[in-house]
Amino acid sequence: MAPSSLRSWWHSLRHSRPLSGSVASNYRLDPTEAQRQIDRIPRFRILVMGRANAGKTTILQRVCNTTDQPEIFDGKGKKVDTGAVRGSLERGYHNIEDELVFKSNPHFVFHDSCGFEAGSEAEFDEMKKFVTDQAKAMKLEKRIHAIWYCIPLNESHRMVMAAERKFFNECDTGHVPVIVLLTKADTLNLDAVQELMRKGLTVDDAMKEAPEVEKQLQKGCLEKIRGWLNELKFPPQSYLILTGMEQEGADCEELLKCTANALTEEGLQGLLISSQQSNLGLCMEFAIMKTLKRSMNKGADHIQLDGLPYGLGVWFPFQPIKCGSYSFSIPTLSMSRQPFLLVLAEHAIGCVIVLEYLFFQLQVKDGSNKRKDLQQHLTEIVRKYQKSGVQNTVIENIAVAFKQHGESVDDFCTMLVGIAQANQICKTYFLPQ
Ligand SMILES: Nc1nc2c(ncn2[C@@H]2O[C@H](COP(=O)(O)OP(=O)(O)OP(=O)(O)O)[C@@H](O)[C@H]2O)c(=O)[nH]1
Ligand SMILES: [Mg+2]
Repeated sequence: MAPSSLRSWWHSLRHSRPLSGSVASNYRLDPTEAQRQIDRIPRFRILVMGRANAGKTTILQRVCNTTDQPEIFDGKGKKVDTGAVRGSLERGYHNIEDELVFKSNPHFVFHDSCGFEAGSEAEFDEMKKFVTDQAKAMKLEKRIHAIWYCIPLNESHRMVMAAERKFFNECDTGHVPVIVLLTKADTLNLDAVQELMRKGLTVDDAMKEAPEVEKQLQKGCLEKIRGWLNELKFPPQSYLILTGMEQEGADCEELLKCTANALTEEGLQGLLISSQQSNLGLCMEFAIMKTLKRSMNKGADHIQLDGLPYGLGVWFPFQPIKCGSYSFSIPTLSMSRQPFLLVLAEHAIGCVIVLEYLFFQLQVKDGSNKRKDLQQHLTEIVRKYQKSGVQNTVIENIAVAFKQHGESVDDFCTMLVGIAQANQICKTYFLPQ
């Protein structure tokens, strides 16, 4: 169960009416205002657990698109001087109550349960108290929303240890989902090569065949760990294999998707998806699979094209929109007049493509941006969408999808995700100047 305050926040976002034109046109993305907006938005809070060297910090860096170390704040929000603790920070020794925040994305707050495998009863109790308290925190801002428990696969002889058993036997995290991340799965490649060579293959052949065997080994580890942990009193919600996360460009899509799907409240899913900025395709996907699908399921009598862009927009990382202090309008982007599913699809996919491109436009730091407000950017992008030929392609694609899957909203929406992602303006038109 998500907190009622979050629900009402989300509710107010969905149902707030667009502001009057004069207020809208006064809005400027100046840094002080942007910071004020950020301060008002709930941040997505994740506890990352696991033994030393499991790859915890690396995952957080990938999610926040950075190679920097996080800034550290104590439980009361006071910045900890990392100069003094740098050596210990890099080795991962800091307090579980400390908040780790990356400059590149301050919408995530992380906690790191370090020294957990040491196995001391006092440390375990401290961690357990933190998890239980934070999971139930009255203040929404302090509440943990998800837990990532890392188990590295490069230590296959000690995949599940006493610490993991104790945690999943004794820690009731309530409604907070725990996702087991099987990290460093790529290291099983060497095991695969060795296994093939033992069977008589040359090194070259073994390396060629290795990826297939590696996948089997990963699957085997997953099944074994799942078998062990699912027997325990408080088993994890889901499992995910992570591979090659040490590479800077590593993709976090599956991690974010899996975490979003483990959350039971749509408000929290929205908070996660709109907090991350590493994968705008995910924002498009959730906007379509949640907001658009719901509109479609309501039926032709409840069709409301005006409110739709706003409902779709809350899945994107626009801070003023997220905290409900700013609204915007997008003209109807559908060309059909009926049936209603087609009208909705054409308008919504147009909006989603326009919103995705808006995010990139807002990142462009040139002099002209300072003079434009959000609505002006939107109006220009809508014009580009209509004139560049992207809209025509989208409408043609949707017609084909509707012919094939128009009778099933689920299948139709899945096709629409593919159409929106394939027609991103950055890909199909041009990159921002
Ligand atoms: N091969 C491989 N190496 C990884 C992966 N993820 C992280 N590493 C490496 O593992 C080492 C430890 O990663 P960290 O992210 O610092 O691990 P940690 O859990 O934060 O460690 P502590 O803070 O000491 O508890 C680093 O050298 C990473 O580059 C992965 O997916 N594959
Ligand atoms: Mg670390």
